[in-house]
Amino acid sequence: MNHADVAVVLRGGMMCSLYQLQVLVVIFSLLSSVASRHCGNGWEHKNGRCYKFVRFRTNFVGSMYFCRYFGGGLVEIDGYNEYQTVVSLARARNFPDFYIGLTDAFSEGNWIQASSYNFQTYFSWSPGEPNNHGNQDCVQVYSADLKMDDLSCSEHMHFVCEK
Ligand SMILES: [Ca+2]
Ligand SMILES: [Ca+2]
Repeated sequence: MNHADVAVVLRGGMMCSLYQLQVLVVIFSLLSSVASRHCGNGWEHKNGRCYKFVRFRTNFVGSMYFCRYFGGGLVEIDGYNEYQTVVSLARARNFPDFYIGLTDAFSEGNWIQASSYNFQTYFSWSPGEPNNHGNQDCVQVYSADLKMDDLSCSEHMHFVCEK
């Protein structure tokens, strides 16, 4: 093998690895574009829904506003399965206590979903909750036991959006 042959082999090897790199880049960009096409950046796709775990605090109305601003709504729990999905995502990222879209502000003890106004049929209250202590009309999920608690709608909490 002379020097020219070595140069060709080296160049061939380099081209090959560059080509492999380009293939990887294309695959990754395809994968990420599929993910973002479905949910968008900062959203997580799970069981056919998109969730966004927002890491700043605001009151209940603020959380509804920001979820709308982000292109979704404050998360509404449509049943056991969705609750398990949301709390497992929360647990996986050590998410603090957070608002969900559930309120009895319109009629004490009658819990409705905050954006759709559907009556809530699934609950996973923490022991002793809801207690409406001092008039609590909004709902958080405790990070400690991943159960629901009614709290004042003026509390500033993290929150989860859905779309
Ligand atoms: Ca209440
Ligand atoms: Ca309470």
